[in-house]
Formats: sequence, structure tokens, C-alpha cells
Amino acid sequence: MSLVDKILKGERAAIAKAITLVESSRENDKQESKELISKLILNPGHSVRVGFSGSPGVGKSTFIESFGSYLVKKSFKLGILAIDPSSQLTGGSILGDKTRMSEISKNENTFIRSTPSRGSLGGVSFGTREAAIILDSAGYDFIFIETVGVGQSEIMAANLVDIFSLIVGPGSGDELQGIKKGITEYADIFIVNKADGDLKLQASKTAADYQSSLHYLSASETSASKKVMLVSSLEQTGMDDVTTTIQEIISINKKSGIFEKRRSDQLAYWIKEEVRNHIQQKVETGIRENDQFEEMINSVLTGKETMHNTIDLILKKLMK
Ligand SMILES: Nc1nc2c(ncn2[C@@H]2O[C@H](COP(=O)(O)OP(=O)(O)O)[C@@H](O)[C@H]2O)c(=O)[nH]1
Ligand SMILES: [Mg+2]
Repeated sequence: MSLVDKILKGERAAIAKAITLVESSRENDKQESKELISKLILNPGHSVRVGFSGSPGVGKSTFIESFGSYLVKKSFKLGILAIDPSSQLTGGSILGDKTRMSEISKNENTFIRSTPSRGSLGGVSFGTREAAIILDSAGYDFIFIETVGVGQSEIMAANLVDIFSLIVGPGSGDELQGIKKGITEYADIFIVNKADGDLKLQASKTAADYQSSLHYLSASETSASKKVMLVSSLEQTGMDDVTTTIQEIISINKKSGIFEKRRSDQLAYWIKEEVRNHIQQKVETGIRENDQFEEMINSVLTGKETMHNTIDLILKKLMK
């Protein structure tokens, strides 16, 4: 049986192999990966992709495990593409997230891939998008994508999912500042986590603060109205609310055409993003491999040539 057929049958080993393939930077693998993806997109599944963003420590991984096990108990098939931020610091993979995710990783109906965030900001990349395509073809109901909420990676992650959520902790005033800037554009739902024990009261207050901030923001043409939810990942409370809200937003967006519009906007985004990526790589190789450039730069340093002329000259050479 071909790899494609095995994926369509939902075989875990085949899914794992395919994700490794799309993440690989080897030329041979890239070719094989292109062929694989072009076949898989002809067999789309029905999955809903949900992004989880938020500052380190707010509880993204814990929430994903908790919410994930809640969904799995309700017989949903769940794929998780998580980032492993520890490897950014150490360069190696540390068990951290994997141990915590271990409970659901043993379940037949979940597939978890933890990718080091090293390399691309926040761990999201073109490969993440293709991994989601694989899981979709393999018949998963939900695909969760975890990212660290920083600038560019947040935009990339938002462009990978049907619902983008921001997880915050109790009393996160800084995040509320952010709400007025970029995040509101991208986040469909706000999940206030850690509503338990001593933090419960503060979490409720934070949720109320978000709720009142959202009053000033109307729904955009690419999203239904934004929602605030209160959960405890540790005590697994509020999960029913999150499930219903996600299902409602998806249903509203499908009816209004927003769902399809977002997916086509995202396709356009990734095409441009990948073209930009390739050009950048070519330019960098060009600069690295051309030893004339050093000389030309030197002529600016020694006052023989102006900076602007030299930039023009280098550009002309590179464009060839
Ligand atoms: N009290 C409480 N602590 C939580 C909850 N969820 C996560 N945490 C704690 O917050 C810390 C960071 O969690 P983690 O999932 O690694 O955060 P991430 O960096 O956003 O992925 C850990 O010590 C968790 O035990 C929760 O619902 N309640
Ligand atoms: Mg985490």
C-alpha cells in the first residue's frame, strides 16, 4: 500500500513518517513531500483547525492536554501539533511537554507531534501547514496548533487555523494592552486559564476585563463575534463551554461564507510566504557565495565608492 493510502486509512506510523517528510529540509525529501501533499489535498477530510497562542507559562500545553482528553472522551479524533519551547534554549529536545502530554498521547484517537521551536519563530512553519493537511486527510476531527504568541509567528499561526484562540492567565494586564494592538484582529476566542484555587477570583476578574474590552470591538468581516471563556485546565472545568463555542463559531462561519473565505485567504498568504522564503534563501546564498561583494563593500569603507551606488551594484548582480 502506498504512503498516501496508508494515511487515508489513518495509520499512525504512516502519519508520523509523512510529517517527518514534510518537515525535512533534504532535497529528496522535499520532492517526495510535494508529491505526497499534492495527492493528499485531493482527499480532504473534515477537520477543524484550532490555534492556541499565548505567552509562555499561561498553560497552553496543559490546556491542550486537558481539553484534548475531554474531546477524546467524547470520541473525537484529535491531532496536536505542539511546539517544544525547551529545545529553543538547550538545542536538544527535553521531555517537558511530552511527559505532560503523555496521558492523551497513549490514546488511539490522538496523534501528537512536538516540534522544536528552534529554526522558525514560534515553531510554526510551512511544514506545520503540511502536517495539518496530513492529519486532515487522515480523518482527524480537530487539529490543534500550539504556538508562542510573538509577532510574526502569531500571524503565521493565525493563517493556519479556522479558529484562533488566545490563552491568558489571571491578571494578565499586559495582554489586555495587546488586545488593542494586533491580537484582536487574529483571536476569535479568549480563554482565561487557571480559574481554580487562589487564582479563581482573579481569573474571573480578568475574564470580565476582557469581556468589557471586547465590547468596543465589533466582529470583522472575517470572524464571528469574539468570545471570552473561563477555564481551569488542572480541574478540567469550562471545557464544555469551549467545545460549544468552537462548534458555534464554525457553524456561523460556514453559513456566512467566512469559513471558506478564510481558507482561501490563507492559501494566498502561504503561497506568498513561500515565494518570499525561496527568494530570501536564494539571495542569502547569492551573498554568501559571491566574493566580489566583500571587495565592493570595502570600497565604501575606504571612501572609493558611495554606499548607495554599491547597494545598486550588488542588487544588479544578485538579480541576475
Ligand atoms: N493553577 C493552575 N495552574 C495551571 C493551569 N494550567 C497550567 N497551569 C500551570 O502553569 C504552568 C505552565 O503551564 P504550561 O502548560 O507549560 O504553559 P505553556 O508554556 O503556555 O505551554 C505549569 O506549572 C502548569 O501546571 C490551571 O488550569 N490552573
Ligand atoms: Mg507549552
